[in-house]
Amino acid sequence: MRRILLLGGTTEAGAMARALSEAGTEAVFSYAGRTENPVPQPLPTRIGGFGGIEGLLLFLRENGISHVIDATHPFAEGMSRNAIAACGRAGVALIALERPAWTPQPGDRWTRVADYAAAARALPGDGSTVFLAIGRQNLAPFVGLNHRWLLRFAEVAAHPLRDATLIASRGPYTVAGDVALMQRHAVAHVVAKNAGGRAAEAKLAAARQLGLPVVMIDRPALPRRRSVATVAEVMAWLHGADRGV
Ligand code: 3Y8
Ligand code: NAP
Repeated sequence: MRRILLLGGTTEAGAMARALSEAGTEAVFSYAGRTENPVPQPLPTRIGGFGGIEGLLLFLRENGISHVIDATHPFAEGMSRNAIAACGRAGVALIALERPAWTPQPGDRWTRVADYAAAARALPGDGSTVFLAIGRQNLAPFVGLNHRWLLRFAEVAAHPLRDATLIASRGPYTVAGDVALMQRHAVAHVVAKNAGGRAAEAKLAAARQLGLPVVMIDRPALPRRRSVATVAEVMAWLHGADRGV
């Protein structure tokens, strides 16, 4: 009997939830509870952390979970590491639904960096306006730099930066919308996380159109795990897993 835990928080997780719901599969959707009113899902939904690896292990056992689908954002490193550890110890099947990383297109002016601190060091400190489109959890490295900031969070929230304009918008975003936003604020640089997917790539196309440099933060490295890029591949895996292959 399959009982699935779907670790969500991305557009693809929403598509995965719809496929599982339509297939009548026994599944529960999980949000971390980072936002006040997350997009509702067509599956029974739990909200909040599990309590580390031990808490997730307990959840798997108490709920008879047979399969975990990790459809979290590629920068949700802690959740993905915990899922690998807990599923390994519990002998529960795990698959990641992971969209491919963005790659530079002709006309792009990317500087790839390994992390947030390197992204801060890559900025010129010339008083220009930077579109810091990386959310609100990792802004510390940018405090004190000589820039004006354009911030975009999922929801209005406090942040440590002075001289900043905050846009609260859940996405998905459009190229025209991001071009207008960057022109309105005279943006000179864009900082982005390599989220992949379609919902947040508008800012990259907008930067390309405006000829703006982009500081692109690479994804954190994760331990090896089974990973596919489409909902169909996850459904095939679930079906195949039934035959014990
Ligand atoms: C709580 C669920 C959907 C899913 C929408 C996707 C697209 C918009 C791209 C920019 C980049 C950013 C941010 C972003 C994207 C989608 C997707 C995606 C980036 C929601 C959501 C939750 C979150 C958490 C939130 C973080 C923040 C990051 C904003 C819902 C809307 C910047 C990541 O404490 C916090 O405020 C944390 C906020 C983690 C990163 C950060 O560090 O601030 N996402 N985003 C999920 C949960 O509780 O489990 O509220 O409905 C989901 C989405 N975020 O169904 O339409 O599929 O990736 N989200 C980044 O990529 O840099 C915006 O502005 O261009
Ligand atoms: P994270 O740093 O990887 O995880 C920190 C802790 O948050 C985890 O150890 C876990 O707490 C809890 N957690 C994370 N995702 C969870 C989920 N789906 N269900 C239940 N608990 C979860 O997480 P994050 O980067 O802050 O991301 C949080 C959520 O936002 C995820 O759903 C992710 O998909 C979504 N999101 C993140 C980003 C991003 O840029 N990071 C972008 C878009 C969407 P316990 O240890 O207590 O279990």
